Amino acid sequence: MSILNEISENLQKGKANVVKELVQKAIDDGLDAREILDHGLLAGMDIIGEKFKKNEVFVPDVLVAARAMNMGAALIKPLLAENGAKAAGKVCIGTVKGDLHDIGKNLVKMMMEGKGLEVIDLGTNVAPETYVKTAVEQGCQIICCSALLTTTMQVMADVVKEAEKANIRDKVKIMIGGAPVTEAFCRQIGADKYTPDAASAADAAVKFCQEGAA
Ligand code: B1M
Repeated sequence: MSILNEISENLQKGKANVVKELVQKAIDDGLDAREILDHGLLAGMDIIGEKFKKNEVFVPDVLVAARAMNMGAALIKPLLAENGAKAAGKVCIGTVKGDLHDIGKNLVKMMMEGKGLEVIDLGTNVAPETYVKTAVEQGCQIICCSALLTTTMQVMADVVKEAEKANIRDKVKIMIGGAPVTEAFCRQIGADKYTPDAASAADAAVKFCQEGAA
């Protein structure tokens, strides 16, 4: 079995320490960080997701897999940081109110930090007021919202409205993402940018900051 398959298999079993060791071994063997992330960690998480959908595994299984995912991802975080010129910019990020999924949000944060952006992590279950208050008080150029539930993605519309209410809509960009979110939904709620994955989110954030979002 390849080391990437081993990472995926052990992640599915929630064996966090084994996943950590295997990820370290993969790094030491010279495997590319993106390959470890995409074909090891995320591949395992995808399988767990499918099984969860079919009721073949349950919340505790998913939680231990998520823990293993986060531990493995922490090891490759420094390697995802790109060499060369770093972008300047400040961003706040969080998973929207009512939603506790944070793996995707953490990846987006990781990629953005890798591009040199300063990222304020508001965690999960973040109220629209909190995003806006943070953006104002900390001078963020971008508010980033993640949602994994079809029910909670609606909160993103409230973030846009809250930003309008606070008169910061011309100063702060709003970026959205997460599995159920789409480009059409982004247009519908008047957010500035939808991206399907963490890497493209980081690229878009850098572009906004370079264009002078603030
Ligand atoms: Co949840 N869950 N979950 N869950 N869970 C999903 C999302 C679900 C699709 C599973 C399913 O039924 N197939 C389903 C949602 C259905 C729906 O709304 N349509 C679901 C459900 C129903 C629930 C509960 C309601 C279950 C219950 O209690 N009955 C409950 C809700 C709790 C709550 O939030 N209030 C719940 C709970 C949980 C756990 C706590 C057990 C755990 C979360 C642990 C954690 O995050 N720390 C969990 C997990 C892990 C999942 C699945 C299996 C995996 C999600 C994940 O982390 N994927 C998921 C099934 C699936 O997606 N296949 C599922 C990996 C992650 C890297 O992907 O977050 O999409 P993702 O991020 C991607 C992109 O979307 C993008 O970048 C990342 C990749 O590069 N991205 C952005 C994300 N945010 C972005 C922001 C951006 C740009 C891109 O810009 C700002």
